[in-house]
Amino acid sequence: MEHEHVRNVDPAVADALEGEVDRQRNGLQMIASENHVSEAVLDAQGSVLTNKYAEGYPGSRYYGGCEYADEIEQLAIDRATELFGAEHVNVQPHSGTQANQAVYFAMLEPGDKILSLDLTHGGHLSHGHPANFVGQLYDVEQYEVDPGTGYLDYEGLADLAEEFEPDVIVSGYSAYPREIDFERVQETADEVGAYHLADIAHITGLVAAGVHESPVGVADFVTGSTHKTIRAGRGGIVMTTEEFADDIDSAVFPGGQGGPLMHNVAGKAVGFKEALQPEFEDYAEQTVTNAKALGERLSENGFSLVSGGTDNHLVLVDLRESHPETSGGDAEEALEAAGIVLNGNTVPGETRSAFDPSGIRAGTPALTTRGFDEDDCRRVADLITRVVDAPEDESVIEEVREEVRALCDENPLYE
Ligand code: DSN
Repeated sequence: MEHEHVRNVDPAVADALEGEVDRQRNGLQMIASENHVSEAVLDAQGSVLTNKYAEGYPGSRYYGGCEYADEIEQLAIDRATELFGAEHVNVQPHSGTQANQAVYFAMLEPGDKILSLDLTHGGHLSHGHPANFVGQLYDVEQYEVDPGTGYLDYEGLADLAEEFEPDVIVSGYSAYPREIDFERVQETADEVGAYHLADIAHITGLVAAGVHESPVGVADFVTGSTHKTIRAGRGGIVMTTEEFADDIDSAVFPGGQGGPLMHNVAGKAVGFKEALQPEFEDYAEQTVTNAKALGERLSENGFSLVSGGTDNHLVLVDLRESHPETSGGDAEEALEAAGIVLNGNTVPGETRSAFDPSGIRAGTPALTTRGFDEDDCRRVADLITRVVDAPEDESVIEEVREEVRALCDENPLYE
């Protein structure tokens, strides 16, 4: 990756871009929400569509010159429809948060009620955290996972819903390692007369591949990110039924956004085409197999996993018992020095803070993209263990860095 045009104009940015390519190539990218998109997706995202304004929707724009924008957006819509089986798809949200915003804006008035999972139990800022617009505009109540098992407490959610009488119940999470029973949440939503928003940002690829139960056809609204497990162009998506199609389209544009980022929409179209190929199902299955192998080996090595393991692409490690002197932030920093990039993460029953939490979250989508299998992931678990057992030992960090480098060389990226 030469970035030769950038280099001619701006060597400082070219150097940083090359640094980033090297960082991704030579390190283990284990932030559960990240992935490595294909060169085809990169190409589409770096295209001349960045120049184009295309407010409106295919066939009905507020600007001229949209024939190719129309073609590409329609391809993205058709492919997403085929992947997920939704009645209506909007591919314009700039991000998963913007997708959620569109649903709230379409269906709620300020002050209406949202019931969602607490951030420290695996929820997301855009589900109602007080620091986010959602927590400030709406009346938010939050449910939690079962403190004993780390699994979602569907009965607790139903009891809370009966008491709180929400207008929207949000399911779908950012740091929840278990299968989500969307139908069970829908039953509760039906009982209390609430809409159900299933935010599958993290598991969009697993759902598309049939590796995780789909909320499409169950929940009223399904939102997602398009660059995480599904590995398409960066951004968001909203899926709904014909009944709410116009409400959602108006809430995305002009309700919450101006011109769509057509270069990203092109990246979505290309990535969705890739996700329709049979190999994508193998990728999604291997991502889960890898996360299970990673989690099992971490457990064998003495770590405590929230819920005891995983059904999806991520594991959430609670360090408090096994490493009481090491915070998630300490572990994140030491691991990054060794070339293993993940994030410190809050855990259910958090006793530290969001800035220096008690856990770490690790995902396998990006490793799986570069060809890691379960043996590799067990090796990675052993490397994580060595670093977190001795986060201040420079020689351990140096040795692990070498082994990370070897693993990366065995599984090259962006050759
Ligand atoms: N920032 C993403 C994550 O890491 O889960 C969610 O938006």
